[in-house]
Amino acid sequence: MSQLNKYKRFTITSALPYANGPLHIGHLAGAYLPADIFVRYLRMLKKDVVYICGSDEHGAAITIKAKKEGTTPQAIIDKYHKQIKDSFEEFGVSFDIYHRTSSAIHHDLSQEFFLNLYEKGEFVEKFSEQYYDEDFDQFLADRYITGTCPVCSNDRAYGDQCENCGTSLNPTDLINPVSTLSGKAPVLKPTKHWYLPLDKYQPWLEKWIDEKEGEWKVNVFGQCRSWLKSGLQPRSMTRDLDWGIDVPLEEAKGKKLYVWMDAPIGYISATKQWAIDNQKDWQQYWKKQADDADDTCLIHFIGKDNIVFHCIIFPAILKAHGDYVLPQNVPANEFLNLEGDKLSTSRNHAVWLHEYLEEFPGKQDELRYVLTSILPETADSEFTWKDYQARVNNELVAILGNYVNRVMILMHKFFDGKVESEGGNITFTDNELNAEVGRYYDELGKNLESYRFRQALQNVMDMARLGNRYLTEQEPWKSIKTDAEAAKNALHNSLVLIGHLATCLQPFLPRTAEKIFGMLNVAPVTFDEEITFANGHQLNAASLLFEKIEDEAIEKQVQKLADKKAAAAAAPKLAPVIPAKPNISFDDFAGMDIRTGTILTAEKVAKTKKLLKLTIDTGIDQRTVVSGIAEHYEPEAIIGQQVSILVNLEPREIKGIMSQGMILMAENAEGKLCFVAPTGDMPNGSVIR
Ligand code: B3M
Ligand code: ZN
Repeated sequence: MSQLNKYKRFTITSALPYANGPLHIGHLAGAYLPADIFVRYLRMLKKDVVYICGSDEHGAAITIKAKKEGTTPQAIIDKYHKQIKDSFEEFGVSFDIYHRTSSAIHHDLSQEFFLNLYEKGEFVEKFSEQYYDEDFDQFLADRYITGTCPVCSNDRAYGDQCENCGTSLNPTDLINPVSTLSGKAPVLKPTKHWYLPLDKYQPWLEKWIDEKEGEWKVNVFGQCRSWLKSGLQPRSMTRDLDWGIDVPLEEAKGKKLYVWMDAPIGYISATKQWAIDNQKDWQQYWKKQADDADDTCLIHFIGKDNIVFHCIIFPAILKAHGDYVLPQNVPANEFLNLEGDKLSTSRNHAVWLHEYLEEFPGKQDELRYVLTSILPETADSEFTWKDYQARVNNELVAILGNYVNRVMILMHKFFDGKVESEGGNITFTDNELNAEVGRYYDELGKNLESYRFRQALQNVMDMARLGNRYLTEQEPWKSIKTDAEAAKNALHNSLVLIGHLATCLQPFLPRTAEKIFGMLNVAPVTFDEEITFANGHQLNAASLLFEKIEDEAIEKQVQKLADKKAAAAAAPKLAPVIPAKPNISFDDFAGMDIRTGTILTAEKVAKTKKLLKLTIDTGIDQRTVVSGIAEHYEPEAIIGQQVSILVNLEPREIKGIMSQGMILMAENAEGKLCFVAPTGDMPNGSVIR
């Protein structure tokens, strides 16, 4: 068939979901369902295809989630990798492998890529000022900084991207940046990183992308052009993070690869693993095979927020490496909304796949059908439970299910479910029917190959509509009384049509197709095969393909979303907590001499903003302590305040004053301070331990 025929094999990828939360219907509609339909179609054309996915287990998405759940990044990825993998499997996304980027094979390959580029001198090494959280003693990578987007004023933009307007950002572009660790404004500090000079690749990228005009979706092509137009900047491929793949350089100890460097390489490492498991040659699926440059077709299915990474950065990395094929197409989808609002993990405004599978057991195809019907292919679209109900009841039940059921019931009623045809295998005897079905096949192929899955599904449904119309016109339930041959003929034509319907349904509704093949008592066929109903062929019993969705079930779902929304709005914002320090020995602790004391005098230290000079009655003596609390307390207000003081801290000169000891303060993650003092009546000099 057309375009696809020039390729010997296909490498199809779906975006690797971050293993930091469960899947929802927005994910499915973005990168998984369209890819799965496409892959199933390719397999039906008997193409050599590998369908790759896996969990993206690095980056701040993971560490931030770990912090939120009060656990380790490893625990997070183990939990969500399993959950995501299981839901995909039960839903029926037909990956050839669902891998993970925490695997050794992936770490090795990512480091190999980095070193390959490094040794060729592809990186530019730069010291730059990067945001640093002083409380947490750490540099803040992309997602650890939020602030106001300079383009659209969204005040929740991230250091690498504004999810509201899609602009790709650098942390220093943000207005009023805030560290997500301490909630405070970060400071700038110099650090060394390895940059991919995207500016150097700009002319090459422009040429390559220009060739895609008309072939790539307008939204994808348009986004690429606008990035190129604004001029590409070097992008750092390393990060100051403590979770991820080590930068394989001695001088980069403690630094990790940028998650968007390693994640797309995950497609390749997953293919490697699949090849090992299946005795294949992974290189055939990724590298140019000698003279014939066009023999491997690489296609990335993604959501629109990932376009720049798949159309600009990853191709530049592949190009820099040299041996690899480039994506033939990147059919990115727009976003799916839910009940008039953006899908949101943090606000729990989502239909979670694992919950759907539990609450609607056996109804995978119903969800596939509804989502395929509303895929955000060219613009954002919307899922509502009412629409779900309407499509299932008015289309799946009333058109598709009803048609198949009517024919099956009549075949059993009039002919005991037996095909009787002295002339051999039955085929279409109605030319019009034959021609029209042929047209639907053509349309279907064209639409699938142009990533118009909504339209393609309509082609199949139109085939079912045609069947219903034909049956209504023929009225075999009437003709059976006057002209049994005519009734038989009409039902045989209908059986052939149902065979085609089942064939074409396979990429979209695989379970339904299987059920129909089962009722017809035939083996599944591909696009270039035809089902044969020979003389004497016995059909199996009819069973309903779909059942009506009752109002109750829908109301329950709508209520559930409303409850979640209310709960999210009412939930107190969890205060961030400063993480625990490493353990110390008891002796370390016992070595500290902490006493109760009272502030006798307090005054500002000249020419400083933060410091107060205090005199403390420690019970042992009266001494001077310099304390950094001037921004929190007026000196006059704290005279007589009881405090805890570490008395055996080595004396230190601060601004020319000898400070003897340290006042203990409680401090929250936002930097609010308060004194720590005994709650009962305790004389100065009491020991705290
Ligand atoms: N995990 C981002 C996302 O889920 C990222 C995709 C990686 S694809 C290589 O939006
Ligand atoms: Zn913005």
